[in-house]
Order: sequence, then structure tokens, then C-alpha cells
Amino acid sequence: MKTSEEHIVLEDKYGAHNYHPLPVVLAKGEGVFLWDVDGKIYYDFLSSYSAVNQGHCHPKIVAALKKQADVLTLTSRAFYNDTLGEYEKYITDYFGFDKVLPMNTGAEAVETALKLCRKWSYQKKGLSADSAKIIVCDGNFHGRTTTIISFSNDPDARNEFGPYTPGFINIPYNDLEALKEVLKDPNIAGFMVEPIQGEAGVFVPDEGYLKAAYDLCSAANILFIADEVQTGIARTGKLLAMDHEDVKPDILILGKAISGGVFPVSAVLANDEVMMCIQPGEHGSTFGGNPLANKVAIAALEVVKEEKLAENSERLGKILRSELANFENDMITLVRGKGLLNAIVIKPKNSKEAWDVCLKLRDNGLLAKPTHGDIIRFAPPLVITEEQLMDCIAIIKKTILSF
Ligand code: IF1
Repeated sequence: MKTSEEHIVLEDKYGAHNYHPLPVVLAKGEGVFLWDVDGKIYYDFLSSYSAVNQGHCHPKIVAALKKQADVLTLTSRAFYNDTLGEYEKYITDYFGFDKVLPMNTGAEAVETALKLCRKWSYQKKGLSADSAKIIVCDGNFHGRTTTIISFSNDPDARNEFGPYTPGFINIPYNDLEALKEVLKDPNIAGFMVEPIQGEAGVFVPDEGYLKAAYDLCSAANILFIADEVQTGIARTGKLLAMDHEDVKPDILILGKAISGGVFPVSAVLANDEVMMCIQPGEHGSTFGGNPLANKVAIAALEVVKEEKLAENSERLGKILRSELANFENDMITLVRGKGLLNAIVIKPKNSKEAWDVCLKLRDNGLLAKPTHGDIIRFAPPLVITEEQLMDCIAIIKKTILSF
């Protein structure tokens, strides 16, 4: 049995230093709870960046993984298998699209969506070769590939990774005038947007922004691409964040909790007019649509409906935001979010800042991590009960008041 310190030393010595984790070494997860190597229990308020919306090690999802693992794990797409068609029908019915292109990580799904959008613009919109431009928003986070960070304006995500992929235009988030202006360019193929900007610190756009943006795009014959890798799967109080404005995107990107955090699964959904622009041999992935992923994703999506996770997220998110908004203190300057995707902004006190707050939250049995300095994301698994949430709110208040 290694101590926490021994585990940390191993990671430090043998692992790339591409993260700076909070000093806690986890050994077990179940529902909203995590345990460290010393058996100390914590509430998980990050949910692995919204990948475990169904709670850690959900029994139904783990059972689906175990069952399939003994039968057939991977065929590649060189051959058919008896799980892919069933999964494709299930997920396209579930979200209401003609077809799905199965991938593994969120970034791969984003890349797939960008490639689909470009193909569509040449084949259906008639743009000249290599002229397609895709609009993205400042403050975006869509993944870590070279093309995706080419249109990031976060120096940490982008610096020293050049040369950068061309063909992208950045506009301010939540700014319809800027979108209207850039849509005058005849070579625009698509507009990709997070319905709520997660990494930027849970920026919720104005009511009506997404619907108005969608309408501007469809009037200009531009594809509206929704990246719901983080906001999807009931996280914001509806099955999809786009559902808050009754907008169906032309391309929908899903990842993370589509598998309940049990296996890497991502997906791109679109109707035939877009999806059929890619023909055999033009895109793919070794693991895309593998039997394990297919069975795990069906189970994970069934859990979302059976356990009414969107309704729970909507109801408890309101309680969390109102409790924190009415909490008299001098460190939390802002509370924002939708459903159970929330964040607080910390004003430093006696040179203590968000990182110190997260260390103290850890000591008090709740795990969260700052993003961009002064923002702490609060995103528990959507299976959390009201009683557990009230317990977490008490821990948060006690922690803040201890500074
Ligand atoms: C990290 C947070 C960051 C995403 C959206 C695509 C992807 C993500 C909206 C790519 C991934 C993860 C990546 C992880 C931290 C986390 C994250 F916002 F969720 F907190 F970074 F912004 N679209 N988000 O949020 O999916 O390839 O990772 O499966 O890279 O540090 P992926």
C-alpha cells in the first residue's frame, strides 16, 4: 500500500508534467463519492469535467462493459459487428438525427465535425476548394489537437504549437452583431459554439443568443455546429443545452458523459444532407464505434432517462445557485451556471485565492479545481440528492468562512 506522497512522486518522475493536479490521490469512486488511498471520502464536485454525470462506476454501465468485454471488444470498421447498427439506431433516435459518426474523444469528434462542415461547404454550398472558413468564439475550448488550438485564444493552450491551421475566424462570444458582420463573408462554411463556455469559466450567454445565432446561420446557409461535449447529457438541466432554446444544431458533437466516464466515447450527429458528404475511406478511427463503446453508451444514455438526470440537474442547480448567491461572505464575488454546471469567482483574501480554497475544500471533504486562476467550477454528478447537495453547500460555506 503506497502513501499518497509515494503515488505523487511516481507520477512526477515518470509522467509528463502536462497537468498540475490538486494534491489528492484517488483510489475508489461510487456515485457522487470518491475515496483517496487513505480511505478518506470526498464529494466529487468536478465529475471528471462532466464525464461522470451518471456518478462514478454506475452499476448498470459497468455491467454493460463487463458483459461485452468477455464477448467482443474490437473489430475495427473493416468488418461489420452486431453492436454498431443497434447503437447507431439507438443514439440517432435518442437525439433526433438521421445519422451518427462514432469516434472516441471529444477532440476527435470536434475534428470530425470540422471536416464534415468543410466537405459540406464544397459539395453542397459550392465554395471553391480550400476556401472554407469556420467561425469560432473567443474563450472557446474545443480540445487539444493542433487544428483546434489553432483557433484558441488561450495562450496556455496555443503558444509554441505553431504553425497554425488556417481557415478559422474568431468573434466575441454572446455577440450577435459580430456574428452578423462576419456572415457577410461569402466563404463561411459553419459556426461552431459551446452553448455554455465551460473552461472559460461557465459563461452562460444571453437568453435567446443561441436561437438568434442559429437563425442568422440558416439564413446565410451556414452550418450551426454545437459542441455539447461538456454541456450535453443532461448537465445543464436539459438533455442538451441547446434544448433550453429549442434549437436543433446542424451538427451535434457529444463526448464525456455519453459513456458515463466508463470508456472513451464520442459522437457526431447530423442529417443525411451533411453526413453523406463523407464517403467510404474519407474519415475513420481504429476504435470508433467499437462494441465496448457501443454497449457502454447505450447503458449510459438509458441511465440518463431512467434516473431523470436532466430534471434533477435543473432542480438542484437552482438550489445551489440561490444558496450561494444568498451566502454572506467576502470571497465569492459571482455565482453563475445552468443546471449543475456552475462556477464561482473568488476574490483573493489575505493573499489566499481559488487554489487555496480548493485545498481547504479538499480538507473538508469536497473536491473541486480552479480554472483560469480565480474561477472554481462546481459540477457534481447529476445523481446527487438534495440532502447530499445541502451537505456540500454546508462544506463550501464552512470553507469560505474559514479564511
Ligand atoms: C483538458 C473542461 C477543458 C470540452 C469541449 C471538446 C473537448 C472538451 C466543450 C475535448 C474537453 C476537458 C479537457 C481537459 C479539461 C476539460 C476542460 F472544460 F471540461 F474543463 F479543458 F476545457 N469540447 N474538456 O470541454 O474533449 O478530447 O478532452 O475528450 O484537456 O485539460 P476531449
